[in-house]
This record gives sequence, structure tokens and C-alpha cells, in this order.
Amino acid sequence: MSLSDVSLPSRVADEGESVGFDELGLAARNHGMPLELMHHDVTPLGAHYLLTHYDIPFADAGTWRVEIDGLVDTPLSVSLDELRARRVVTRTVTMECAGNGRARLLPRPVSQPWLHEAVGTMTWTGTPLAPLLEEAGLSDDVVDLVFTGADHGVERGVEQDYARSLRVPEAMREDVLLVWGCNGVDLPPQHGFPLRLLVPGWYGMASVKWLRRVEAVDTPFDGYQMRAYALRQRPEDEGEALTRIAPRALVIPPGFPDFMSRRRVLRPGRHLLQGRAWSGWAEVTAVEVTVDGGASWSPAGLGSTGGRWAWRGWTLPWEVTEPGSYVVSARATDATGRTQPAEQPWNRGGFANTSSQLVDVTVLSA
Ligand SMILES: Nc1nc2c(c(=O)[nH]1)N[C@H]1C(S)=C(S)[C@@H](COP(=O)(O)O)O[C@H]1N2
Ligand SMILES: [Mo]
Repeated sequence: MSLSDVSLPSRVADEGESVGFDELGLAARNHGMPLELMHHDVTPLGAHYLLTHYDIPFADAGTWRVEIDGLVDTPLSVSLDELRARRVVTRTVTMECAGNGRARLLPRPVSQPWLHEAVGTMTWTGTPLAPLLEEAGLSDDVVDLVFTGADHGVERGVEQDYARSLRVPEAMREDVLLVWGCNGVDLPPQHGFPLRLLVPGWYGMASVKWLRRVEAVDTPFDGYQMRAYALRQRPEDEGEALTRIAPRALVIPPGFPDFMSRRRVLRPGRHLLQGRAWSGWAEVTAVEVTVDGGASWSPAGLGSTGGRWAWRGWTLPWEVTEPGSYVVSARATDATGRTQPAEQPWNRGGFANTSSQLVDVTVLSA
């Protein structure tokens, strides 16, 4: 027997095929953030989305070390206590999974079936990575830093430790942190206890959890997780690597929900539509909202942000007197002019689907 006998190849769902037990298993482990929690500037602990490819390692913070080695002058082996004794910074950062929106693509790539909820914002505490790399002294020919987690598994037949890389200038950004805390407590096991990388602005896959090793290498790292996170049409395409988070606005579902359909129910009258918007490329400069399925869009008011990497609140008063069915959506635009497409071009991994959330609303008779 070989690993390819136990590990399924990637596939897209057949026409009309519902989510299967394999996807349900992933969805039950890797939960999303209930969208009503977007009322909070900072996502309450335990409600931030989760995405873990393999198992959550059982880790001992007392003996944990991160090795910084490879093409460096002085390899470092650093304990948690040594990291905590360095410059400590706390930053509010919105993180989103590159697969957010996947389940809405047609045909559906079979994987973690996110609708819209693979996002969260926490205050992360740690120390900047750059000074550690400077202390180790990168050789002139270093191209990539490879970050490896303690989790191990097999994916599409390839046995691996979860590993991702960053180019030197990206790794040296002062925003890039090694973090041991979130929302004022130690990282919970599922978010990377005792140590993870945090790459603000990038899709979540870059922020390696359970970080064990940072290796400096002189050729671009093309490990499994680098190739997996790319926009491609066919498995054999090279594809375009995913990096920063594309702009997205989400609506806090208004009114109250039906249990099964989660359709929203509203009484006629004055309502305040609210939500959050973010982009890993630049500040969000506009959010527009439609209540008629996209026939007309109105500019929302923008709230303050908890910093460059944190999502931004938005609001729009909505007076609705006419009973009936409505479809509410929002779309964000950032300072680079990037916005959300009306129709998302399909890709095989189901990544970066930022076509607008469609919130079905029924307004009752008075
Ligand atoms: N070691 C390791 N790091 C990882 C992952 C993983 O499976 N193993 N998943 C990545 C992905 S795809 C995402 S979206 C984020 C999710 O972080 P969270 O679970 O803390 O929300 O972690 C990233 N870091
Ligand atoms: Mo992810």
C-alpha cells in the first residue's frame, strides 16, 4: 500500500453533487465565525475561524524552541521565554482563509466548504521577526525564508510538515511577527500554541502555526503548500500564487434568522445595515450596498479601523415599508481601486472568491 491509496486527489464536485461526509468532516473541524459577531471590533476568543490541514499538535511551551538556520551566519535556537524578553508588540489583524467563498463556486472544488465566514480579527501579541533574522545574519544569496510547523500529514499523496515561505523583503517587513498571544491570552492550541507566524495582509495560509523552524534558502521554495495556494484552471497549470487578501465587505445578517434556511426576517420600518470590510492590499476606501440584488448601489458610511490591518466597520440606514423579498449585498473598494467582481472567474482550488455575499431577506407585512 502507498500513501496515494489513502489520500484523495483534488477534484471538483459533479453537477448537482451535494457536500459529502469528507467536506462535512472538514467543516466540523474548521469552523467559521458567526457573522453576527462582526458587531465586535475584535472577534471574541474561540469564534475566530479555524483552518488546520492535519492534526493540532500537542505542544509544551516550556521546551518549545524555534530554530533559525540555513544560510545564516549564526544559527539561532530560541525559546519562548527568550522571545518574550524581546520587543513586544500587539496588533489588531484581520485574517481570512484563501478558500473563503469556495462552496459558492460552480462547479464546487471539493475541499473545506466555506461560504463567507472564514474570517476573524484578533489582537495578536508577539515580537517582530526582522530583528531575529538580522541577528542570525542572512547570507547575501538568500531568496526565501521557509517557515515550518510541527503538524504533519499527507495531502494528495504527499507526506509533509506544513511549510510556507516568504521572500526576504516580505519576511523583513516590520509587520511580520512571531506571536504567542491573541486577545490577551496565550494562543489556544488550535491557533498555533505556543508560537505562530503572523503575516498581516496575506491570506491565512502564510501565517504558519506551531512554528518550529525558519530556514534561509537560496532558491525559491516550491513546497506542496506553495504550489497548492494558486489560482489555476487545471491541476497541471502553474497558476498564480495567492498572496494578499482581496477586498471584501460582509453584511451582518439583519433581522432574525429562520433556523434551517437562515433566511432573514424583518419587520417593516427603519433598520441599520451594518458590516465589516477589509483588504490586504490597501485601506478600504468605499463600501457600497444594494438591497435589490444589485440593481442599485448606495454608499455606506465608513467607521474607524483598529489599524492598517484591521477590518473597518460600515453602516447604512435602510427604511423598508414594502413587504416582500429582498437580496442585500455589499462590496468593498480599496485605495488601489481593487473591488469585488459581480461574477467571480472560476479557479480549481476555489480561492479568493470575493463575489458579493447574497443575503436573502423577507420583510413581513406590518
Ligand atoms: N502549521 C500550520 N499552519 C497553518 C495551517 C496549517 O494547517 N498548519 N493552516 C493555514 C491556513 S490555510 C489558514 S487560513 C490559517 C488559519 O489560522 P487560524 O486557524 O488560526 O484561524 O492558518 C494557516 N497556518
Ligand atoms: Mo486557509
